[in-house]
Order: sequence, then structure tokens, then C-alpha cells
Amino acid sequence: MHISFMDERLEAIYSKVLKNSRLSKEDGIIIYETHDLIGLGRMANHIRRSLHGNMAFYIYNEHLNYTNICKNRCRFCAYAKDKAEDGAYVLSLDDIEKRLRAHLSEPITEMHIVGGLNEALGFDYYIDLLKTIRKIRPRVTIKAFTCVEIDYLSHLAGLSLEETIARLKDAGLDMMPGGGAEVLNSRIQEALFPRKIGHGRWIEIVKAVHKAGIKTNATMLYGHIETIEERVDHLISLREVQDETHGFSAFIPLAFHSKNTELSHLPPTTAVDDLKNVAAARLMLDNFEHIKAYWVMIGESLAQVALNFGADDLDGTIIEERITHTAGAKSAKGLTRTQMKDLILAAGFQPVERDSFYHPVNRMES
Ligand code: V47
Ligand code: SF4
Repeated sequence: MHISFMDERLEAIYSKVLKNSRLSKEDGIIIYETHDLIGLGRMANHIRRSLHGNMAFYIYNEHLNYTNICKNRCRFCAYAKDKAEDGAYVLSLDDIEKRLRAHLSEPITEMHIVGGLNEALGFDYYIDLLKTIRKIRPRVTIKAFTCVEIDYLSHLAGLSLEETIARLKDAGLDMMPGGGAEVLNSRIQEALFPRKIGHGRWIEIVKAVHKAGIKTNATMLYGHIETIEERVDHLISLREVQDETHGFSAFIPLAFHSKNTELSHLPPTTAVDDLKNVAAARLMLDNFEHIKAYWVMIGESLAQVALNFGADDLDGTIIEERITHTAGAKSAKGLTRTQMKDLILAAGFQPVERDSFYHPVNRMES
């Protein structure tokens, strides 16, 4: 397909794209610097369509955040609280059972579970949490815990990484979400999340998880203090891990929301930057099959547009999102399956309900 570019630096990048050649760090920097958003979108769309044609995926899922008490207190996080603070909570196993039973009429295929690092909870809580979900929802995929929680749990249980992962897997863990990496960079870690694991440990854990046969997603939190070069380095680090393990399923760019955080002076991300992050991911992450436009963070309307900028997945119904809404997200807290389908259809794509592993879900509609 011929594309006429406004920014002629994109010509050389496009000829690499057409030859399926890997893009360099310098290419990545141009991708973020360029003002030729349409040219960028068309290149990313070319790859997106060659992988997935006109299909756009979504999942019928539910989020569960078991506690917001967290000892890390990352500066960008509006969700975490100290245990004595107003609004701090922890869901007991009974609470979780009740909540799951209350939603049993929703035929979800995935539970997405993450929470803070709450020192009041023992390792058994995590094992019993997985077992409770497995008991009530025997067929859903349990996608739970980030590498940050895995690191914490291995210290809490006094077990090696491998043993910790094996115990969680035995209790029902099927897959892991992509959070916790933020930007893999020590300058940003020191400034924004000094108590949380950094680049080296995150990569060590994700490799161990992949080696145990558990797929994960990957993310990048953008729109705070990171530079373009740091974004590109982050994408290249993920690409290198994927070359080695092939354990990543999807990449999700996460747009920073500053309300109620220590960084509340920062403006929201722009639509241009949101689309660039989707396109950059599609172009740089040549060994990732899926790029998600997470509608919660960029809003339903821009997520539709992102389907033409490299994204092939809008994530899911969620039912009740808490983390980004505490930080001021204006999107809905959850969407119905019909709303997800309608968003995709209105953008000119064919909606495909998928399970956690991108197998199509065929439902007998009544
Ligand atoms: O790790 C925290 C980010 C992540 C804020 O894998 C914030 O399918 C924006 O990882 N503004 C959790 N972002 C969310 C996440 C995720 C979401 C949806 C799907 C998947 C998946 C993963 O949210 C955290 C952190 O990077 N975050 N605070 C904030 N104020
Ligand atoms: Fe805790 Fe995660 Fe929030 Fe950091 S981002 S304070 S680790 S809940």
C-alpha cells in the first residue's frame, strides 16, 4: 500500500515495515517526535490489518481489587491508602465470595484481580483468594497479580520465585495482567516509585513467570515525567524479553491520570499522544500479537479511533473499575457486551468476543 507522508523521515521507517524489518531505537524516537499523526496511523494500521484483518477483540471480564492498602505509595497512584486512612479497605474472603455470587448472572470468561501490598494479609490469603474464585467460577480464567505482587509474595512466603509461582498456579492462577512495570527506568523509579521493584527485578520476575508457562501482558504508564527516549527504551526492553520467552500476550499503553495523586499539577494526556503511544507500540513491538486500546484510560471514543492506529483489542466489560477512576477517569466504570460490540461496529470493525487467550467465544444468544 502506498502512503504519502507529510514527514519524509517516515518513508525509511515504512520501507522497513514493508520488509518486516525490525525498527531501531532511532526509528522509535522519530515515531514519537513526528507530527505526521496520519502517516504514523496508516503505517501502524498496515501492520494491524495484516495481523488481524478487520477483527477487533473484546472480552467479557470483571475486575476485582481485593485491597487498596499498599505499603509502596507510588507517587502516581491515587488508589492506594494507608491502613488508618479514610476509605482504606480490604475484602475478606467472605466479602469476595458474596461479590462474586452477586455477579453470577454475568457470564464472564475472565476475572482480573490486582491489589495493594497490604501487610495485614498472609500468603494463605492469596492462595485462598484464588481457590475461592475457582470454587465459585470454575471455568473463568483467573488473571491475577502483577510482578510487584509476585515479588512481595515470594518474600512474604519465604519461598523462591519459582516455588511462589508454582503455589499460585496450583491454587488457580492462569495468567497475569501487565501492570507494575510503569516505565522500566531507574531515574523514573527513584522519582515516582522508589519503594516498588525496578527494571531488573521486574524483568527477572516476568521471565520466571513465562518460564513457568504463565502468559502475561505488558504495559507502559506514560504521560508523567518520562522522556521519549525512556519510552522507546521501555518498548525495546519488552521486545527483548519477548524474543527470549514469547510469554507476552498483549501490550497496553496506560495513560496517566493525575487527579488525587502527588502529581496532580500534571495535565491529562492528549488525544495525539494517546494515539501515538498505540501506534508506537504496534510499530516497535513486532513480536507482540496484540495491542490494546484500554477504553477506561483513553475513553470510549478515542479507543474506537485507536483501532485505526494499531490497536486490535478494546479490553473488556470490567463491570466496576476503581484504579483509574480514583485518579479522575471520566470514562464509564464498566460497559455491557452490547456497548462494546456497538463501539467496535461503529468504528467499522468486526467485533470478536475472545477469551483470555484470544480464542473466539461463541455464545448461544437467547
Ligand atoms: O500498574 C496506577 C497504572 C496499572 C494510575 O493486563 C495508573 O490486561 C493511570 O495494569 N493513572 C494497573 N494509570 C492497570 C493495569 C491493566 C489495566 C487493564 C488491563 C490490563 C491487562 C492491565 O495502572 C498500574 C499502574 O501502571 N496506574 N495509577 C494513574 N493514576
Ligand atoms: Fe501500591 Fe500499585 Fe498503587 Fe504503587 S501503583 S501504590 S504498588 S497499588
